[in-house]
This record gives sequence, C-alpha cells and structure tokens, in this order.
Amino acid sequence: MKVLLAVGFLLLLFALPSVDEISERTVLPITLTDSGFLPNELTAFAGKKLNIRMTNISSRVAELESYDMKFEKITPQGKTVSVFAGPLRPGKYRFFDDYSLSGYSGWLTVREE
Ligand SMILES: [Cu+2]
Repeated sequence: MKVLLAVGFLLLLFALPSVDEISERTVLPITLTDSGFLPNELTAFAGKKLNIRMTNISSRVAELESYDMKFEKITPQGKTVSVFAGPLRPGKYRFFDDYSLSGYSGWLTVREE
C-alpha cells in the first residue's frame, strides 16, 4: 500500500503541464494504469495548442481516443504517445481508452486565460 501511494505521488509529480519550446504546445502528461487515467482530470487554457502525452503502464495495449478533440492513437504497453488538440474554446472535453472494457475516461477542462 505504501509503495502504491509513493508511485501515485511520483506519477502526479510528473503530471505537471509544461510547454514544448519548439512546437509551443502545452504538454499535458497523463499515465494509463490498470485502474484508469492518472490524473483523469486535466486543465488547459483556451486558444493554446495542446499535446496530450500519454504513457501506458497498464498491462495491455490501449487506444487513446476523443470524439470531442478528434484524435485516436494506439498505445502499446510501456510506450508513450502524443496526440494533438487545440486551440480549443472553453468547455469540457472527454477522452477515453477505446480498448478498455471498464470504459476508462477522463476530462480536459479548458478555461479562458
Ligand atoms: Cu478507437
């Protein structure tokens, strides 16, 4: 249990948004675990180009998908993929793992800067 808490804490530390200097995209890191997305709530500013960068540490292949943001990307175990979105208007945008039988999903909240 203590180890799980420590791992969760470390994943949250790495989950802080940053800006990629070259593409000027805001990078939003998330991790897919066997119990869902971590974190499963992201926030970003309106009008920015975004890069949602997912690392799949679950025990199976995943597909990061969003109808709202129009992306879909297969992600093998242990791999990290980037999907691009934005600039977006303020609102809530859903993303999900299309291969998850448990319906794992998360939300991106976009706010006015
Ligand atoms: Cu799909």
